[in-house]
Amino acid sequence: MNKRILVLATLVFAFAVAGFAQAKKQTTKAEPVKYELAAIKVESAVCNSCANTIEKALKKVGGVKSAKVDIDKKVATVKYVATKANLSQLETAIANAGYDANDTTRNKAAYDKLDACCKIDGDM
Ligand SMILES: [Cu+2]
Repeated sequence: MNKRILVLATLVFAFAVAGFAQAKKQTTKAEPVKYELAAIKVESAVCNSCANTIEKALKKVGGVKSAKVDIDKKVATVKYVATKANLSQLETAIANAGYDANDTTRNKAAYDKLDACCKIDGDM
């Protein structure tokens, strides 16, 4: 008799815990992700290959959702999770790929490894 009540109580408790866990999960899931949009000047980019290299480098940065380079305007537009990345990280990623990013100067070693067509005149 007592055993049956104990089993029943245990079951009720288990369901309550499961229900609570589920409710907590949904609350976490419902939290909206805040995205930030950055427009970064990439003056030393000259062709589509440059654009690809920069986009690839940006997408490797944690929290980056999308990256697109407009080669005519020489601007990289980046959408990223506000809490996971910041502008200076993005600029550094571009600089480490061999390109100037806003006021961050390109990494010389990375620039030297770029294809000849991606090098701008008046090398530093
Ligand atoms: Cu290029």
